[in-house]
Amino acid sequence: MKEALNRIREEAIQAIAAADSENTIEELRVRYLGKKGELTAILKQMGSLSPEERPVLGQLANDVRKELDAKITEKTAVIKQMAQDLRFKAEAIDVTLPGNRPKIGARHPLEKVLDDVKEIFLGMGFDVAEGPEVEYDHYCFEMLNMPKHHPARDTQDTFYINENVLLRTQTSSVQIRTMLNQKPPIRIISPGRVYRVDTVDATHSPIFHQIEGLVVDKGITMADLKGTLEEFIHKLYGKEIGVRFRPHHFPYTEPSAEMDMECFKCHGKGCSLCKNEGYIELLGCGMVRPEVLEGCGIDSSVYSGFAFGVGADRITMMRYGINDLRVLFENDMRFLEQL
Ligand code: 2U9
Repeated sequence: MKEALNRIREEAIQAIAAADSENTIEELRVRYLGKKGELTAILKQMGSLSPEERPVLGQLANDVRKELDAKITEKTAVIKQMAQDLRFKAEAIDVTLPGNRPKIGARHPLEKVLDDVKEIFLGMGFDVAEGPEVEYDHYCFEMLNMPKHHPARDTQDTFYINENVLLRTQTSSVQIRTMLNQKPPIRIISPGRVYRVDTVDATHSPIFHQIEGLVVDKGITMADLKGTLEEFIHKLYGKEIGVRFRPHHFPYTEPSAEMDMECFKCHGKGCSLCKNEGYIELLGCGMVRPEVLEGCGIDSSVYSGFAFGVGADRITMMRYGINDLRVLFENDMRFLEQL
C-alpha cells in the first residue's frame, strides 16, 4: 500500500507539473483528491491493515493528500495568472498610436445661404412656409393667372406626372395654399426645390432652388415692396450695396419689376463680372394681381400684397464666387471642403 501511495504521489506530481490549462488541473483534482479518486480508494482499504500499520500509512496518506492539494492549488494560481497575462497582452491598446480622425461634415453652401435668408426674413416678421414638390397644375399655374395654353407656361416648361399633376416650377403654389388656408395679414417666405425642363450647363439645371416671398395686408404698396427688398439685400450683402428696380412683366403681378444690385466687384462702374452693366440682376417682384387674391378668397378691395422670387442657387454662386452651377449638385468633397 505504501508503494501504491508513493506511485500515486509521483504520478500526480508529474501530471500537475505538466498541466497547462484550468480544465486539466481540475480533472487532476477530481482524479486524485475527489470522492471517487485514487487516494480515497486507497484510504478505503485501510480497514484491512494491521493496527500497527494503520496509523503509519494513515499519516502517509494524509501527507500525500496535503502535498497534492497544495501543489494543485499552487498550479491553479499559476495557470490563472498565465491566462490573464495572455489576455492582457492580446487586449493591449497602444495609446501612443495616432487616432482615427472622425470625418466631420459641414453644411452645404446652399443650405447656409438658405439659412441666412430665412434668418433675415424671420427678423422682419415673416414665417417660413413649405409645400409639396409634386404639385397640382391648378396651384402652380391656373391660380397664378396662367391658364392652360398661356404663353408664359412655355418659359417654365415642366415635368408632368399626369395632365393635372406636375413637379412644381416655382414655389408660388405654397403661397396659393397659404392664402387659401390663412386670412391676412400674411407674411411668408417659401424656400424650396423647383423643377424645369432644362439642359444642364454652367448656369442651367432641371433642379434648382427658389425663395419666394408674399405679404398680404391692408394698405400694402410698392413702397413696402421696395423697402423690404432693399433691407434684405443690405442684410445679405452689406449696406453699401445699391439696388435699382426695372419694370418687367409677370402674369401674376402688376406692376412687376426686376431688382438689380450694384456689382459688388466694381460698385457700379462696370467690370467683367457684371458684363459692364455695373449692376447684377437679382430677383423678380411685383404687386400681386387682384385676380390672384380674389381666386384665393381674399377681398382685393380691402387687401393688397406684394410678392418676389429669387434664385437661391444664384445668390449662393455670387456669395462664394462659384462660376459653375453644377458643383452645387455634384457633392464632390474636393469642392465642398473648400468652403
Ligand atoms: C403669388 C403671387 C405672386 C412670385 C414672383 C418672381 C417675380 C420671379 C424668379 C426669380 C428667379 C424665379 O428662380 S427664378 O427663376 N421669380 O421673378 N416671382 S414675382 O410672385 C408671386 C408668388 C405667389 C401668389
